[in-house]
Amino acid sequence: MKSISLIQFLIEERRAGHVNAELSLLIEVVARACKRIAVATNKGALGGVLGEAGTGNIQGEAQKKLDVISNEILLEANAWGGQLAACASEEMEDPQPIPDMYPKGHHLLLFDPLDGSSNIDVNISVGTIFSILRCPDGVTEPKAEHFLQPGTTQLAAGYVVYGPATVLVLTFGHGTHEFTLDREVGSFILSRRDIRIPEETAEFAINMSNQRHWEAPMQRYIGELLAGKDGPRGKDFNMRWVASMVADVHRIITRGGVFFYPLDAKIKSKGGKLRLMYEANPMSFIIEQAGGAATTGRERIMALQPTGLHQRVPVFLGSKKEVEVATHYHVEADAAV
Ligand code: FBP
Repeated sequence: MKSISLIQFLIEERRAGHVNAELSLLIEVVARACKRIAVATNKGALGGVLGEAGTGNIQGEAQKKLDVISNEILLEANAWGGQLAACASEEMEDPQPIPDMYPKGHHLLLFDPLDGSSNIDVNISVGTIFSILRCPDGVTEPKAEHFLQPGTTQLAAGYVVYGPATVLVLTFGHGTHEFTLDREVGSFILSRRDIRIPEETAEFAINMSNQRHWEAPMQRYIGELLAGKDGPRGKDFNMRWVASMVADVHRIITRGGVFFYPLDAKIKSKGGKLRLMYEANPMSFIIEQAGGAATTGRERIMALQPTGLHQRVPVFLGSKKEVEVATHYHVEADAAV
């Protein structure tokens, strides 16, 4: 297969009318910033980038040095590009305006600069997740409320996994595509076009240590998977949990599967563990464009009207059949109350 670089792919998609010039330039700027984050993560202990930063983020979590480094790389790279009106980071309380000395654009960028940070120091895959929205017309100083748009209004979404290979997975509403970083050339090269996730799967991902805190429908659903071929589902299921959402989702994008971070008694007051704007919405767009499904266990994630920049939600995503079964058990249980 002739190698197609990300830039070439975006030019072809522009000619096809699938993406406009400003949006494709913004995607290139984000991808370039992620190449710099890949270099930093690859250095590990030799780069002095492991361990705690000694600071906390808006979520009240201790920040890792690489959380802060990745956040700064993305902010700096996107400040001068000219495609953005403002950006928002999982690591920062408020949106970041574009410095007055730089031209402003028509887009809003949201990002989780380093997802899976609990895995950084143990050399397990981590990643960057991003989502791009249109800045409402006439808004020159975007505030948090201007970012609170349903996932269905996303213009583009993507993630980069910093693993054995550095891989970018991207959608702008015309399928989901994968690019692998060619370190020699320094370019992302198209490695899979128009990815389709199998509707059926025998592989699930969930943090089983939270089982005792789950709601009854989740207990029932996972109980049936664990019962295997002798149980009501009549087949055996295997389990995986990397505890880096990007890595767990990339496995699903690669070979199918289903991922859950359900509501449980421990996190009920927060509404969930994962963030709607930085994690759930972009991953839902990518998964749906690859033929999968994504719900909160009760409703389609991308149809939610966001109420806060750092809002958390339950996440069920992946192979359509299993997301539908697990969601049905929750809706059915609610209806029986
Ligand atoms: P951050 O690292 O961005 O805070 O993301 C949260 C996360 O690490 C997800 O990547 C992952 O799916 C989940 O939390 C792991 O949760 P747990 O530690 O409960 O297994």
